Amino acid sequence: MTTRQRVLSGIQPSGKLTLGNYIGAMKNFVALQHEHDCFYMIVDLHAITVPQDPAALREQSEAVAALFVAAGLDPTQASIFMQSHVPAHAELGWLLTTMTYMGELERMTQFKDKSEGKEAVGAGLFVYPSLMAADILLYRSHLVPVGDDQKQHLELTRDLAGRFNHRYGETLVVPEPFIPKVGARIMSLDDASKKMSKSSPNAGSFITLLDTPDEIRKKISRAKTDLGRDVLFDVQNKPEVSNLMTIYAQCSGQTLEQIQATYEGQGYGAFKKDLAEVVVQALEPLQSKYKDIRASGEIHHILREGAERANTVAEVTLREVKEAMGFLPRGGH
Ligand code: AQP
Repeated sequence: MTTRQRVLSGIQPSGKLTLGNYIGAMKNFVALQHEHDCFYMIVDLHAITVPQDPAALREQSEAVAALFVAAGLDPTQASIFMQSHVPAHAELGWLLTTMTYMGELERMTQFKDKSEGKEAVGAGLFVYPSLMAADILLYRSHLVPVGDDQKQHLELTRDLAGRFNHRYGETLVVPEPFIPKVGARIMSLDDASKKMSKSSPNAGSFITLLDTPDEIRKKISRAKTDLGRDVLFDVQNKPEVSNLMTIYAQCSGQTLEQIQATYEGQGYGAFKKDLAEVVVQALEPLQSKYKDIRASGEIHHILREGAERANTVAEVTLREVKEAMGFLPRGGH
């Protein structure tokens, strides 16, 4: 029997969710929900660290919440909520920002990637990791299911929890990352040196969970492949094909060895054609459930209930953190 632990994770409504978000994070959200006490949020406060169109932000937020449910999250098991519906996130975010060193934030690769070449970079993008630490620490989470790209942010969260406990006494739980063994970093279809990202300007570089079968077929047929024609898993020498094989494995449940054996001597053409059908079939049930959930309007009720449960837990931690730091309690003597 596994011990019941607290689990927290989130996804930004900064675009349409991709296969990378699904394979790297959401699959584990679903896998953990029955054995643990899970909180999954749509991190809208993080999304605005880069400019967002208000109408698009509203639509994407609702879409991500509906995709959580369509992917298999059960709102009676896991609390699903909007980050901005729990004010404690912003407040603890500020408290932790005051304890985060500039040097720590300057080392973050996500900040470097997202600010590169931009003239005006918002301060929110810089302090994003302190807010993410607050998200996790508010729930005294033990496990954080994330893709590989979030490892560095999670390390900082662990450091901040340790720093807080050292300065103010044992208050926060130091969390552990929960990263999939295969598929922790799905790469772009046009460049296997970059991760697949929902906010990429090139829509051909990612597959969204709501792409139509024809869009999926077109994107996979145009996906970059390596020199040669053998379908071999070799990340060093065949990064593009290895990435496509990982997607195949994750969408079909087959092992990389099985896939390699199936396509021996067949070349990339047959492999890519089948891969497109594997992805289409894997997404079909999710897409049909998504349509039903959006049409039912039940998402607002799910988010309200989720936020109530989240607020109850988050407010206790915030109160204890503030007391430990020396803030005068409201109405205190
Ligand atoms: N390519 C990926 N492979 C595996 N996991 C991934 N994740 C993101 N991309 C991949 C995981 O998905 C979760 C949600 O990520 P996020 O929305 O908080 O932000 P992100 O990591 O920056 O994801 P994107 O898609 O690249 O968003 P944008 O383009 O807005 O920055 C995380 O657990 C992440 O690891």
